Amino acid sequence: MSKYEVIKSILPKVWRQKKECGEAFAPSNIALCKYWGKRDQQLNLPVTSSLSISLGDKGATCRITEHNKAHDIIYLNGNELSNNTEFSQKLIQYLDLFRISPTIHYQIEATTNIPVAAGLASSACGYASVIDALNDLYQWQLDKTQLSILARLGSGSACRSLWHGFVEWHKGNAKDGMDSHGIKLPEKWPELRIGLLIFHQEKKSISSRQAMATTIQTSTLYKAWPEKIQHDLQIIKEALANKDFNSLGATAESNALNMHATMMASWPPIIYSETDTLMAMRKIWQLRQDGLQLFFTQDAGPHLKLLFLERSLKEVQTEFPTAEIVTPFDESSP
Ligand code: 2P0
Repeated sequence: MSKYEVIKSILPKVWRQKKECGEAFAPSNIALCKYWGKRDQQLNLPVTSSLSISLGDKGATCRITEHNKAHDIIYLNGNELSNNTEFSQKLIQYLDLFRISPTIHYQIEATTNIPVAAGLASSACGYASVIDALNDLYQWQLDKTQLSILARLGSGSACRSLWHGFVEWHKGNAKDGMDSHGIKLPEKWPELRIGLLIFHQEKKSISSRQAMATTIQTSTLYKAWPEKIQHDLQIIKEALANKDFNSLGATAESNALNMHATMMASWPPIIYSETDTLMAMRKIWQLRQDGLQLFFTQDAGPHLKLLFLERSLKEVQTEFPTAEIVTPFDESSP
């Protein structure tokens, strides 16, 4: 099934522009149990389910308007981008899926308060905010499950960025992916904190899309991954229900390390970690041995995300003064 057929089955039969401008915010999300590998590259259908926490007010805002110029105009954080960049090309191809006529073009103003393409899930909040802004522009009145399916067509992890809090992406089984979308979990954990330990702002060495494909094709360890996910998902859900932070942190950390070990066993090898990453890991393990409840997770980049509870805040800030602290359950999040 093609992306067009999926979209046709979700959008209203007849629609036209209803507003001058569509606008939406979507939070970034960090997976505690990772998505790594697709069973369908076209529709971004995953091999396994995954589970994330959204980052409160850290994410992307998208404003979208129609215009009659000959091409799309894309602004990222106030700067107009060339339409030849990888970022613009991917976004334009996504917008192509929704144009009523080829003469319609868009102006997109995307603003993010997280580094772009540095393994901080900027494409997740980016595509979730774009589809939600289109929903606002055309007043489709789609529900979040439908928006989640459409966001996935832009970037897999975007389907988890339609909600705040904990979100599970059910992998689904259907060929058309209509059962593969995010589902908000009811648990709240106001004491939970995430520290963004960003070592630099450089673009990642290999896109996660390419890295996933290479891992599936060549890593001899990949066959163990679905079983690991099934196990970790269950433990994490129990940890959320029982507010068992040690279990949550240990499982999330182990899940991330397994994902990186699996990709390191690919050929050519994929290693996102840098010297700073390994030094920070060792420091975290030492602090934990000394009694601090501190864990980490790592995505497709060298940076770490620290996982801890509010009561450890002072100590974490002393040990990692550059870490940006996120309060995922901040009531003031948009
Ligand atoms: C995740 N990552 O669960 C995993 C963990 C990175 C490491 O989802 O090809 O940008 O657009 O579906 O969603 C990053 O991959 O990839 C990602 P596509 P995506 O958050």
